[in-house]
Amino acid sequence: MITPPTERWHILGAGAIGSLWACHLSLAGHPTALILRNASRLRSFINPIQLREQNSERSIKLTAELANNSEPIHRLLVTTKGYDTLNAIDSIQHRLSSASLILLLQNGMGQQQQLADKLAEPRPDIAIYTGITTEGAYRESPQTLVHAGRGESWLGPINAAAQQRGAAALDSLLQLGLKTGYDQQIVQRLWQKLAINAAINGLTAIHGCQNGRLVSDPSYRSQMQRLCNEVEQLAAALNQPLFNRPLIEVALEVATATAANYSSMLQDVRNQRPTEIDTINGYICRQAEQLGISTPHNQALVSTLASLQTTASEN
Ligand code: KPL
Repeated sequence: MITPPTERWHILGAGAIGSLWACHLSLAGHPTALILRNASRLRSFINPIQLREQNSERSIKLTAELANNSEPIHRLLVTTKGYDTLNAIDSIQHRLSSASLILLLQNGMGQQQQLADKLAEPRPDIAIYTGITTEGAYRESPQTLVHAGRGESWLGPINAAAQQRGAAALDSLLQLGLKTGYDQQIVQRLWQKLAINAAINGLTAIHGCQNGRLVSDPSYRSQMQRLCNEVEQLAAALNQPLFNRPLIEVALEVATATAANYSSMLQDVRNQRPTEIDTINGYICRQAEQLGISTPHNQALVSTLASLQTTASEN
């Protein structure tokens, strides 16, 4: 039997999604290290992590290291919040070389292009990929990771170096057993996820409700409809296809399927963490402004979220 080659991965962003991929890479025999920016967090990786999935519970020893280490990074998966991408890359930039590839697996848009622009001049040879995931995972305790919902992930290239290296460079991820595909047209998938998150996340965060309430409450539903109209108007102006049916239908379907979920943005608000509003509805507003399209409902949502966060940080 031929043993497949092992590939070393580094992961920036040790939240639930980063840890989930770290566990699966380790289980597949790929040496994997989570990169931490803070020495005090290293201690929480001394003990193995319990990965609880549908029919199994496994104990996995994850390796963690500090960003300021000097070991070269060849394959980097970034699962930080979108707004933290450039800072996160700055912390390890000294470890990148022309052999490196970077894969961003995050919510929101804007950060992918910002990273491509930032590296275009000094490092055009670094392959940059991006992707979306609907895997559902959360930490039940510091030592227990629950893979609550089996979703799917899509990965694809965002610069010329990644187009050239293609799917083969991501083979180790594509063959992990998590449902993962490669799509050259990844931007359309990013837009689809952005549009769904723009319709659901901010509203649930300001109303403090589960996703299902957006479907059952007529007033929340019309707010969602108005957000969807603006997103669709922008997408049409950009010639960016979304779905082959109205966005509101898809968003209502997702909110129904995840009715009992507290969206990631509501969780951020409740835990007094910065939210992703700026890379979701904020991105929609900035793009629209450049085209002279007005997006008052998305704008109002961004402002309400901003004031919620200011209040939280003052308390
Ligand atoms: O992606 C999500 C999120 O919470 O970030 C949805 C689809 C809204 C599920 O909660």
